[in-house]
Parts: sequence; structure tokens; C-alpha cells
Amino acid sequence: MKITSSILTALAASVLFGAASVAAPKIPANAQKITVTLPQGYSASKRVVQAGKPVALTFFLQSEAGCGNEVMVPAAKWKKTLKVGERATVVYTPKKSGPLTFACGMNHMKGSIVVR
Ligand SMILES: [Cu+2]
Repeated sequence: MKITSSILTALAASVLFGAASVAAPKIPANAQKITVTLPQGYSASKRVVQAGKPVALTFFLQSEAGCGNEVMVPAAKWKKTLKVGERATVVYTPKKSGPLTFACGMNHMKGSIVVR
């Protein structure tokens, strides 16, 4: 009975929220919100965030970027393939100062956020 009801709950959740919403992270109220527009964001000037506070890092794929359509944030063990016009957000709390890097799926186009 327990198993049946948890399956039903999971089914109900996927119907209610849909796959896209289920994948969306919960963004803490104190999150530092940064949006990086790709592909130019791989080389754009660096933004600064504070260490020890969550960062909601949103990637927006503005135009076709080849392998850059796939973006990853190694420190957060996160990656996502975007379609043009799509956004995806990763929430990550950097513990110490230094660059928080992101890269294309092949790790050759790279950008970073400065953590202070
Ligand atoms: Cu690449």
C-alpha cells in the first residue's frame, strides 16, 4: 500500500508541475541572482558575488552556440543543454573567494563569476 501511494504521489506531482518545473531549483530568498547570456557570456566581463551566500546562476541561450548550447558549472556538478531562447538556473553557494567557472560541454569555452 505504501509503495502504491508513493507512486501515485510521484505521478500526481509530475502531472501538476510538468517535467520543466520539476527540474527548476528552489531559489532561496537571499540568493544573489546573476543571469549570463550565452554565447557572449562565455567571454563577457566578470560579475561579482559574495562567498557564503547562495547564487542563483541563470543561463540564457540567446542564439545558437554549437557546443556552447551545453553549459556546465563544474563546482556545482551541474550541466544542461539549452535550446535557443531557453533559460536554466543552478543554485550554488560558493564557500570561498576565487573564480566560479562555467564552461561549454566540451570545456573549451569558459567564463566565470568572481567570488569575493
Ligand atoms: Cu565547446
